Amino acid sequence: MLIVGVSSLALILVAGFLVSAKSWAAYPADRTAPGYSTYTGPHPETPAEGPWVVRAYYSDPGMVAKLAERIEPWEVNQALGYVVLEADTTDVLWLETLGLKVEVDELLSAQYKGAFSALPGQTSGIPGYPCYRTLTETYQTAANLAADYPHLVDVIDIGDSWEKSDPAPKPGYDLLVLKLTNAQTDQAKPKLFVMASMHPRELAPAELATRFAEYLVGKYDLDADITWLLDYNEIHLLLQANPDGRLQAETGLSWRKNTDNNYCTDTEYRGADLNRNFPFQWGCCEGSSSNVCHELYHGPAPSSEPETQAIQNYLQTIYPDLRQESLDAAVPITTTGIFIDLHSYSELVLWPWGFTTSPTPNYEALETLGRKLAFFNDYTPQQAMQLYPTDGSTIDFAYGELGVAAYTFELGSAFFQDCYTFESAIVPDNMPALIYAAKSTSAPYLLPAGPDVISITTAQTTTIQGMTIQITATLDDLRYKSENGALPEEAINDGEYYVDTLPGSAPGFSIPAPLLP
Ligand code: 0X9
Ligand code: ZN
Repeated sequence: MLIVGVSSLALILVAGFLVSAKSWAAYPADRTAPGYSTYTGPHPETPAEGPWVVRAYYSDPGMVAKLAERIEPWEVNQALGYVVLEADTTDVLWLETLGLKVEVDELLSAQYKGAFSALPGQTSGIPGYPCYRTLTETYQTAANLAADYPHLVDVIDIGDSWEKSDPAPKPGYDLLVLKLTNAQTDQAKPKLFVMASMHPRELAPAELATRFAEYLVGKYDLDADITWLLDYNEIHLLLQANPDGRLQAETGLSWRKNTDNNYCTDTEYRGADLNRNFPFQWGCCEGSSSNVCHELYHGPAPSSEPETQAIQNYLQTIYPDLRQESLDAAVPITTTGIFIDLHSYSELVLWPWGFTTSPTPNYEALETLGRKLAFFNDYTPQQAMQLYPTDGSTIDFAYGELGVAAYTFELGSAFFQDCYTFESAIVPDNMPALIYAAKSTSAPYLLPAGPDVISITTAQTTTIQGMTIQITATLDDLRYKSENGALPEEAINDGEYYVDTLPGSAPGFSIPAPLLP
């Protein structure tokens, strides 16, 4: 008996590519939003005060990269022409000398000052944010999934957090990856790796990754697409990429880095920014800081942090290195595997490079999948560097070092995202994007260039070998986000479908051109 189910990516065709033109959104911004007031605080003849969360309005987009060298932008609102960031009086004066107009966001300033407190009757989740499992609860979920679905879930200890690896008297944590796949099918499988909340104050990513794990195992054997996904692919999920820092963030602290006490010792500014600590182009390009107390501190050396080492080693274990050293060296379009780093916020889908405005040698293919992912969450798709420069980031490492198709998602509209938005927008918008990524994992540089298959139906739900069944499907070439550009429009002139196997592997079935509209 055969369960009839066909991946929406099972029909492939060869397509050309186009590098799309990008432009910055228009200025001026809307200055009338509630909760904002023009900055009236003291100026730094007096000692630095604050910090506050402010909006800094720019007219020259080039200003964003310049200010990102000094202050880590929380949000770059390209449409309205402002950056949200944390600034003290010294920073505010500096921003003003650059010609930016600064307004304090009083609501956000208040929110990021206070400790979290539980809602009335709240018994689980982060205090005040019951939709987000705590660190302990996330680890418990991982253990429960492994116990409940032993044939589908493996928990892999990929290394220690800084507090665990340091002789200091703190327990620290193991970094745990959930490996999801049907353990009974043991052929080589394409791998999707998703990591979350490396910046611990970004509350939503870890929960989204955990929900993704629950969704996949819960639908196995019930949903043909998901069954196919776990039979023929591996999904690797690092649910909490920075557990030491997360423990701090769960109290309400706006914690971004790891907690390494060798830097900015014994302060709330200690630690290294893990998304600046990866070895590819580490510290190269004013996309990070060498100031130990800075939010963008890149560490004293590439991969100095145990969390970076654990993630790097694991990626090097699951993905072969298919990219030559030259920055111009493309990987073959048949390369398998996808890497996704879940962050928040700003509603973006970003691809490499982050350290330079130059395109990667696989730019068109990375853009194609990026735009297709952004179709689902309706986020802005762009090369990471268009936001502001980062060096030593995860996606530049995953693609630059190994050749893996790599993306950062910036989820939602706040670090401490409210649960209503998480449940009603972030989960429903991003779950299909993650599933699309999973379906593309066997050929991320190739499959998304073809049309997507929608409304696939068959009258039979079960059948026996030798029986003829009819499958009806619609092919759609327009399921991508066209903001700031577009993908090439092409005639659909050939197609193939595959049942119960990966696209491209035998047996496949060709649909001759005359049968296609
Ligand atoms: O700065 C970061 O590490 C990411 N943003 S966050 O607010 N989550 O910290 C953005 C990384 C994307 N890369 C580039 N902008 N180059
Ligand atoms: Zn982040």
